[in-house]
Amino acid sequence: MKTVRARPYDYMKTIEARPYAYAFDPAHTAVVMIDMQRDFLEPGGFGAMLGNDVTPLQRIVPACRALLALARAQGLHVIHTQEAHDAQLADCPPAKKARGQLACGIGDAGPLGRVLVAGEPGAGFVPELQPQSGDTVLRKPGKGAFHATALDAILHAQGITHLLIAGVTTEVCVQSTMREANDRGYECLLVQDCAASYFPAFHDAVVEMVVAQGGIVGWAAPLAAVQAAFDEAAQAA
Ligand code: C5J
Repeated sequence: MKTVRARPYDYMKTIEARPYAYAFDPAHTAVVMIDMQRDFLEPGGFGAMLGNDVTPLQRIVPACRALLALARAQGLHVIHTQEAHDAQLADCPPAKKARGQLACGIGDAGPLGRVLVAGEPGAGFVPELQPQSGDTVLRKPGKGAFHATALDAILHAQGITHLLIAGVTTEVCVQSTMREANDRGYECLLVQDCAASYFPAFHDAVVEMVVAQGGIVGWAAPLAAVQAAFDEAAQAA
């Protein structure tokens, strides 16, 4: 007998993931796109000024765009985080500003405006990944997205229990956020080809760290596996 479904999303979906299948209900799931900002992805930005090659980060933009399109098409919540400080740097600890001993560091005027300052060109999202109406944009002063932000309250208010996490950089803001979320009880999946590091070996290591020990931080899967979960759902509907 065919089951009559009131809404397709009353049912759990599964993503083929490591270390084992990730079950989620899209109505309680958000995509969290971490810090896809010009300051990290473009020459002249903060990442480049730290001496990094930005091209590994630029390479994931098409996949991130596809993930956002999928999320919006399927009605998932979309959250963009933005690492940026207020103009007075009141939310930037002196230790953070001093780190790296940069001639042009956080708050200083650089090729993309004042580095990592909200409202400056460099703090903005890359053109391909601009937030759309209905998305949530969350400014954060730290690496982890839960530190000194309302993220936990926002997720509770929206009934979100599951997070599909993407963005940059894998071993800094992505991993920090995933660990913070995991400790708060969220079920997190790293969309591994929608995340990148200036150091590809660090990216690979984080994927292994996440899934080791039975998924001690969560799950990892490629975008194709996330897409397949919805394709299967469409086929079964
Ligand atoms: C860094 C980030 N790497 N978004 N920020 O400073 O990972």
